[in-house]
Amino acid sequence: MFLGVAALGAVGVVVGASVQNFLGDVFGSGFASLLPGGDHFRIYTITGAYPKVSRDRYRLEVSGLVERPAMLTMDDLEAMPATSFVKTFQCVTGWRVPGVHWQGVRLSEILDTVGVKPGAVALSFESYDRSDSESLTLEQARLPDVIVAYRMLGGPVTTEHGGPVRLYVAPMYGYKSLKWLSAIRVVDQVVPGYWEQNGYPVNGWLDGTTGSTNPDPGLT
Ligand SMILES: Nc1nc2c(c(=O)[nH]1)N[C@H]1C(S)=C(S)[C@@H](COP(=O)(O)O)O[C@H]1N2
Ligand SMILES: [Mo]
Repeated sequence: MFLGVAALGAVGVVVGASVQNFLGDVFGSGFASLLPGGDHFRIYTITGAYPKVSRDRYRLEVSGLVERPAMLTMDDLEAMPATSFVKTFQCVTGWRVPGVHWQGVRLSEILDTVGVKPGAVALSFESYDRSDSESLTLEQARLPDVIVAYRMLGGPVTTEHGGPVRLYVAPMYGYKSLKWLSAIRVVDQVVPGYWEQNGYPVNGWLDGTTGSTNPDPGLT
């Protein structure tokens, strides 16, 4: 089944979910699914495809209101200070996966590397799938558990999970964690992304959090 982006309204998201649950069952989700009571990831893709970008060819473009626009390679990202933590991943539709290990570079680290110009207010994110998009305010982007992730579930981020590099916005619902991250643009206003245009809140704070970080409370 393939649904074009234009065809994917709110109904498309629901129809897609059953396919995605099936794909999640096929691909499995790694260690988290083996934990007692642990749920497992559903693999989501709004295009029906999984963009394949090799480690060698991967580039993360950082542009817009920055002093030093950059095309970051995997080596560049891995040379930057790494951060890692264990958090509960939660989709707004109700499924969640506790105890997920993540590793990557803080978005704040990348912003400091390129230098944010005055007048910058928000970030826009683009995907190699050419369809998904996301946004964060600068303030949200600088939270310590908002990262550009290259490891997940104890290994490199797999293609179906958005590898080689995806966003992980720990304090917010899963739709903010854009997969197959291709570009970060520093901009002067918040531009709502794909899921927001389909009805999800622009500020996707997890229930029970104060709008700061994900304390990994278990989210019972
Ligand atoms: N490019 C892209 N990123 C995406 C999505 C998507 O469909 N395409 N789905 C989002 C949603 S709604 C969720 S819950 C998570 C799911 O991550 P997973 O596919 O690794 O389980 O990815 C988010 N990032
Ligand atoms: Mo989601």
